[in-house]
Amino acid sequence: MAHKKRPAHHNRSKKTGKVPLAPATKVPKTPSPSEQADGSPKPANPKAARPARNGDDSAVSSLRCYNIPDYRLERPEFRIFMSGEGSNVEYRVEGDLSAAPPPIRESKYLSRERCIEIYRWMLLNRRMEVALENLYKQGKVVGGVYFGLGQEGCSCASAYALGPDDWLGPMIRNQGAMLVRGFAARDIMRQYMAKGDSPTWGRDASSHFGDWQRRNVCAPISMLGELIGVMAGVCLGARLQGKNVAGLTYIGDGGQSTGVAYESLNFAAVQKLGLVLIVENNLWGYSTPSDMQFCVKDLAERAIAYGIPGVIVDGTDPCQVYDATHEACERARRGEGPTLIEAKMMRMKGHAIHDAAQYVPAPLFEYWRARDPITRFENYLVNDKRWLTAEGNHKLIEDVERELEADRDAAVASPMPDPETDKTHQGVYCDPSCHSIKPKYGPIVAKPRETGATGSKPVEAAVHLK
Ligand SMILES: Cc1ncc(C[n+]2csc(CCOP(=O)(O)OP(=O)(O)O)c2C)c(N)n1
Ligand SMILES: [Mg+2]
Repeated sequence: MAHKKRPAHHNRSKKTGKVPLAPATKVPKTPSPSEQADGSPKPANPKAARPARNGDDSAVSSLRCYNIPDYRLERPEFRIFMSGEGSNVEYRVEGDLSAAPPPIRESKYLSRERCIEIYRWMLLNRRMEVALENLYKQGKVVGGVYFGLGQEGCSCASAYALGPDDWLGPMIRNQGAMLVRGFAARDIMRQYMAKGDSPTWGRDASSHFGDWQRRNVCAPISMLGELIGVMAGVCLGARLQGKNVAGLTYIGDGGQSTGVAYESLNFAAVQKLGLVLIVENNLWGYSTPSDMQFCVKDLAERAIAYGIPGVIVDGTDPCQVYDATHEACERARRGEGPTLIEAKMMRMKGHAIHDAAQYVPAPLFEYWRARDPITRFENYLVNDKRWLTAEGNHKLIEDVERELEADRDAAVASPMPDPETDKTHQGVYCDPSCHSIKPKYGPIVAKPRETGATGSKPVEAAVHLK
């Protein structure tokens, strides 16, 4: 089988098995025999002088190495290949899929209570999506339904790392993040059923809603990659009001290939904005496997090109996701700029409810089913840490189910929108009386930053604009 070669910069400690979480920094190079301790060339010794292989060793002595911390406790080695032609095209997976699933990695930050809270959100996320699937089959959902099955740990634990002043920009699979940020399951179900009391009063039938007033949530944007620039703008807006906030958003392995994704990330990097970009590498973009989407081994490596930290986590491990997001948010709040986190996992259903995902090789589903984030986190809490008793766990699951059923019933009972309001397009377009957006954190303090690229630019920009 063809393995991708592991880059030399994976630097797990042999002793602890742990990888320090550090930015994608330049690693100081051990001086070569031709250098002094400060890196400058040693005075020439004519006797020892030997021609370099290509006649010039300056390229070798200026080699730079970068670090991409990798939190994972296992690094699966398999690839997806396409075979056949025309209508007989099929994918096959090659590699070792026999390994036992890894344990959950102990969090550096999460307490028992907070782990249990995240677990509860993950359960609610999954049960709500099961309820949505059933509502769809009953013909109550208007439009499609998108699932984050297998990705609940990533959605919930990342949003859980946000502080009250931070912002969330969820995408279609991040319904768990919406729950954590304060939307009730009934809001999301009403939205899917286009009910009159849904967050968009029945004007949109899937996930295009946010809350800029109370929950600091930017609505998803369907054009993949566009939300990244908007979230960078949110961070810039807060900065102009004297506050550095974290702006967490997500992009898939497919969506990250768009130009705007990296244009926006570069803007955030140059401006040192607190963007936290989670690349949800779930191995598929519609029916295209990520092995046919890009050639780098790890998407986190792309951070190097933008001069920002890149981190890899197991997206099915909520502790890893939380720790990496927490550290990225702290960095954002210190005004140190964006972080790219690649969360590796698997989309365990089709693109949306209409897609049976028959193109996905069955062994791949089996492999990732054994890495189910909820089952593994449950096992961690109940059996490894003994933070939850079997009865406590049972009660928690029952509570979630009860809450969910009440929410589903309320959402089903909600009225459809009043057709009269639709005739006048109320609530469709924004008008001057609709709302005015006021500074949230304080008056605008648009003074130029002291360091970095924006330091001397305002004057220049003013000249250009004349
Ligand atoms: C700019 C743009 N191109 C294409 C699409 C159509 N589209 C919607 S979802 C999708 C696949 C996205 O895959 P990925 O980014 O991996 O996210 P996932 O669905 O796996 O979460 C595509 C191509 C789009 N919405 N926007
Ligand atoms: Mg994908």
